[in-house]
Order: sequence, then structure tokens, then C-alpha cells
Amino acid sequence: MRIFDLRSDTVTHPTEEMRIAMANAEVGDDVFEEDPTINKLEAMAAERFGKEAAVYVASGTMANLASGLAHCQRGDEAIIGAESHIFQNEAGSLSALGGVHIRTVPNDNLGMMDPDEIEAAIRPDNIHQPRTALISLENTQNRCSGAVLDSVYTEQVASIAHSHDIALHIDGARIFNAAVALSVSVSDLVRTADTVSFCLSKGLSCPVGSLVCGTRDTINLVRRNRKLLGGGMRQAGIIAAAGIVALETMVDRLSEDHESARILAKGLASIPSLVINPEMIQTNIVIFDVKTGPIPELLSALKIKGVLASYTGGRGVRMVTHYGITPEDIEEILNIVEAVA
Ligand code: TLP
Repeated sequence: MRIFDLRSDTVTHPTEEMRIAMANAEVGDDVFEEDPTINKLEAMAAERFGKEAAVYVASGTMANLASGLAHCQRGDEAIIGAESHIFQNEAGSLSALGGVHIRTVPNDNLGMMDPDEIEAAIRPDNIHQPRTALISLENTQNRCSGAVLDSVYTEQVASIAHSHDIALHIDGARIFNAAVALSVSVSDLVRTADTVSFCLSKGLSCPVGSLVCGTRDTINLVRRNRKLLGGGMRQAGIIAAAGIVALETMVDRLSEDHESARILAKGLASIPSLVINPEMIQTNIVIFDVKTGPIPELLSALKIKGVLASYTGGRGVRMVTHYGITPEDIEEILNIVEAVA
């Protein structure tokens, strides 16, 4: 039986070209910054994002944490979206390991925090209160159906942050999806950010890895934090080689995933027991509500027929399109969902 794994784009396997590049990668000791493949990947990332430097880390979670630790001291406060991955899905790492106080601001269904609410959440200079040191955005916004933040909004938030001497981080785990959806370059989307992280292991289909880009001084701090967190790697050019192939060959094709997601969302909208507005689907994440019945049972019934999806809380189910799912697969997936839902 064919399995359609829509739980995440993290389930993607490396391409044949990646496997060849990995087998043949030149390597060295990356803690000494002597791995030529990692050095090349970091230089490519910095250039692509229009930043001075970049550092390769193990995961998106480590990228956000090592960046957060570069911007915040213990007891500082970070303003973060209530639906953000950092707040919802990173095991409270910034608080647990960095002693950082988290202040959430609601995300609307387009993924945005209201700039006035962000500004109102910034602390005055007062010894009784934590010092606001960081504002973090997420692009695309995972839990808001992969909503895209454009550069106008990002620059608006950046100018609020910088006018208060606060750093702006972008969790850009899927920022290439945002750039492709908006037909802009990633550097346009992050011009005013102090750090941006992005993942190779999601829609770009690498087996592992993320990067953080920023100024040379900040990236030196992030590199130090990577070591602090036990994430210094040695001959990791073996895995970084896939990242080079990803940046060269896997970015433009993300539009196919967006097209599949749109077809999927339209089809789901026509199933009476499901609720979704297909107009809201901008990238590769499709989240819909199920009107009645227990969701775990629905997910099990789908799994028996070969469709894997995930639960997002409340009445929500998430399906993510990716390299392993073709637009033709979507028709079959919809037939299965219709039969089960
Ligand atoms: N997201 C995963 C799960 O953890 C939910 C997924 O399947 O979507 N930022 C964002 C916006 C993310 O979506 C994720 C992963 C991360 C950071 C963390 O990346 P990893 O899993 O590499 O630590």
C-alpha cells in the first residue's frame, strides 16, 4: 500500500544528487572551522540572505535557541507570537536553558502580531521589570496554516524593535516557502532582521541541518552558543553537502508544494464534515477543522488507508505537502479523506 505521509515536510528524504554529494563531500574539523563543505554552505547562506556570516547548526530548535541566547541575558524578556514554534514546540528551551522570560503577543490568522501590541509589550526602563531584549517573528507561520509575512510588515516590526534598541530574530524555518510564495528573494524578507534561522531539513529535503545568518559579531556569539549547547560538530561536511545541493536545486520547486496544498485545500473544503477556507492557504501547510467525532479515531482511520496527518489541538488536523507528494497524489489523498471523514 502506498503511504502518503502528510504529517510534515520534515519526512522528506534526500535526493539522489544529495546522496552523491554527501558520499563525496570534502571534510575537516568544523569546530576548528576547517570543514570546507560547511564553510562553503555557510558562505552560500550568508550571501543568499544578504548577511555578513552564517553558522550551520543541527536543527531549527538549536538555531532559534543559540540565536536567542546571543540576544538575551538571563532575566531578559523576549516578545514572541503566542502561536510561534519557539513558544509552542521547543520545550520551553529559551526559558529552561537561557533564563529568558517569555512575553507572548497573539498571532492573527495571517500569522501577524499587531505592531501596536508588540510596542505596548515592550518594557519601560524600570528596575522592577525585565528588560525587553528580543522580538521574534516566524516566517512562514507554521500554526497559522503556513501564513507568509511580507517585507513591509517585517520592516515595520524591525523599526519598532530597533527604535527601542531591541534585536529582531526571524524563525525562518520555512522562509524559502515565503519567498517563493511572494516571488521575492529571501534577502528582501530579512533585510532588517538581526538574525534569521532557516531549515534545510523541511521542504528543502535535507536529512538534517539549519543555519543562522547575521552580522559577523552576532554569528560568532551564535557559534559559541552552539558549542555551549553541545552542538559543535566535526566532519559534518558529510551532512552539510546535502544543504549545498538544496540551495542550488530545491528552492524553486517549492512552488509545486504550494500548488499541491492549494488543490488539497480546495478538495477538503468540498467535504461537508470539514471546515477550511482554501483562500487562506499560501504555502505548503494545510490546517482544517473537523466538525464532529473524535480526531484520534479519524487519524487512525486515515492511517489504515495510507494517509498520515497530524493533530494540531482543538478540532484541527494538519497536512503538509512536500517533495514526496505529487499534485497527482492529491486526488488519491482526497478520495481517501472523503471516504473516511
Ligand atoms: N516544526 C515541526 C514540528 O516541530 C512541529 C513541523 O513538523 O512543522 N521553527 C518552525 C517554524 C518549525 O516549524 C520547526 C519544526 C522548527 C522551528 C524546529 O525545527 P527542528 O525540528 O529542526 O528543531
